[in-house]
Amino acid sequence: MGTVEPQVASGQDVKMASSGQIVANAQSQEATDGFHLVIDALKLNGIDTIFGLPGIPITDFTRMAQAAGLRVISFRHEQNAGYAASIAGFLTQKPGICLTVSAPGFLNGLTALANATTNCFPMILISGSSEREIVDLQQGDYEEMDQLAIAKPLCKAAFRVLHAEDIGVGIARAIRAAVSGRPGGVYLDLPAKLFAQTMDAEAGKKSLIKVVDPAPKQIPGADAVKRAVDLLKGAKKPLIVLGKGAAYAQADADIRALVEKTGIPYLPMSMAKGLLPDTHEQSAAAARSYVLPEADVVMLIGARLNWLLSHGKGKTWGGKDHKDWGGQKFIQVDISPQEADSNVRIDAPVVGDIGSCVSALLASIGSSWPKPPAEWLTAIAERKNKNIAKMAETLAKNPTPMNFHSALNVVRDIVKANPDALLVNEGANALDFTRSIVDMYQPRKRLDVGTWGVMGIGMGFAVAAAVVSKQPVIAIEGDSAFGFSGMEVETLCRYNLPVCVVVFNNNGVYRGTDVNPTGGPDVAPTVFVKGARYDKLIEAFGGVGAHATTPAELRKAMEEAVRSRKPTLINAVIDETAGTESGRITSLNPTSGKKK
Ligand SMILES: Cc1ncc(C[n+]2csc(CCOP(=O)(O)OP(=O)(O)O)c2C)c(N)n1
Ligand SMILES: [Mg+2]
Repeated sequence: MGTVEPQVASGQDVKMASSGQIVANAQSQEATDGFHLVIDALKLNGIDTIFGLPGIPITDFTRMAQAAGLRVISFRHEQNAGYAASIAGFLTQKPGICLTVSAPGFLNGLTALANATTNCFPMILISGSSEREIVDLQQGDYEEMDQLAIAKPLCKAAFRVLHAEDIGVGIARAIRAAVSGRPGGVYLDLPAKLFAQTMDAEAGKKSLIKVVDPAPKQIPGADAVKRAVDLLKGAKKPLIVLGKGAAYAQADADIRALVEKTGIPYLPMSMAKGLLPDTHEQSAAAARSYVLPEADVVMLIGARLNWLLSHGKGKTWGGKDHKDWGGQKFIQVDISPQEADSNVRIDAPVVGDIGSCVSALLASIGSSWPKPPAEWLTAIAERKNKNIAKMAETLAKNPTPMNFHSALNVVRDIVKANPDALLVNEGANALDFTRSIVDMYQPRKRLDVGTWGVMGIGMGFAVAAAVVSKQPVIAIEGDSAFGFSGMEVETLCRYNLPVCVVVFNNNGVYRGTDVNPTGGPDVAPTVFVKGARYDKLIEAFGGVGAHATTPAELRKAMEEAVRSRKPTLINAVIDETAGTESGRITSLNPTSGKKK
């Protein structure tokens, strides 16, 4: 975080204290107010960007923040501003700030705050709120709502500041709560009256806190590290799983060194792709369904055993039924001591921040670690090569209309040629196929629907990715997924961001082929207007629209978008019969037990 040294304001009384220090007279002539104290507190802590949407009581705040040199990115809906803030937090390890108005604006931002907490992204939702005494007596104020109470169960911490002199503490507490330990979402409630409060400028300055060491290192115990290394040493079929916590940690070189020095095959979770290039010979991603049930010792690094890893049990892991444990032993490297045993027994928990844990593990394995048994590596390589060859065949086909594979073959090439670009991805089939087909080459380049599989992150993530990284952004969007945040294409154009949105248009949710069983005039619930031209949407705001019906057209449009850095939306027409229900998680749909 940046440093701003406290300075003595000009035009105020200064005297020498008996200690010889210069101290300001307790009553300088200048005054400050709640608006400026919040801005100064954020700047003092290295915050340089606010994602938000203006209105009572924070409109002037957005103006003053911009005037004070903060970048204020205004959105068309708070949820998108919230998603932007959360992913900015993930990318920078600083809390992303989302600013909203009261009640409805706050609620719009709240989904993103809850999503940030679930995904361990550091974020602070700052919402203006209305008169405390009217809210508390439920007398019907403008946008009346007890926001603090509503936010509390959905975030890691929630605070309210009532007095200008407490703003420094309020911001400091919010920052610490967001980034320390397991990062998450924090709510900060700032009532309208607070912004207008004035206080002596010098006293105000002194009340601010520059947070020292906001995310302190947590060093794992030596015994825990030894227990883990001993377990790994005895493994015949070891496997490493890298989660998005490992990506967040920014311990890229050590993580790569640990994987390479041990020679252990690894699986990257979706947002950990690129920590090591997906083309790395130790990647077992193309043999996932073989390595999970076969492995005997699994080391999870910043990956939780939630539904995305089938809770560490069941058929995915070689168990007989969905609750049956496959018999693997687990090492879990995680910042939270409560994570272990959440689903299955963890034989060797290593608790600490990922950077400290990985460096301790590295030191402990030394330089003469024996590679895993050759049979294990050969068996994986065989499956992997077979699956990769099969995929290459599918990708090479050129069906009409274009399908997910032929379109993603293009995206895969474009990402390969532009490894600095960030890839945002949401949808069902549009998500699953992209994740498995498009290789990533650098850490923290793939941003997607995360733990909840939430639709709507697309344009918020794309805006923040471009703003924070200054790199080109490619957003691969299902047509349904895109609709959740589609109006933000205006935001892309307004800030002239180098974002290339590709809408995989298959006329609906999962597919465009469902029919209304009654034969009535309404289309089926999963079907959209057929042949829609999403590209026209961005043209309304001066962006570049393109319509692609073949891989060649898609390639040309994507190459041009990345080269020109102009906000672009490509409507990629995809065979409406090509998708499957819910993509790869069809089995999570409940089916009635009722006999027909
Ligand atoms: C907020 C939210 N609402 C609804 C869903 C359910 N859902 C999952 S994927 C999806 C859309 C899938 O369609 P599309 O984005 O067009 O992808 P496709 O499979 O057609 O490529 C929906 C609505 C969700 N995950 N999140
Ligand atoms: Mg679709």
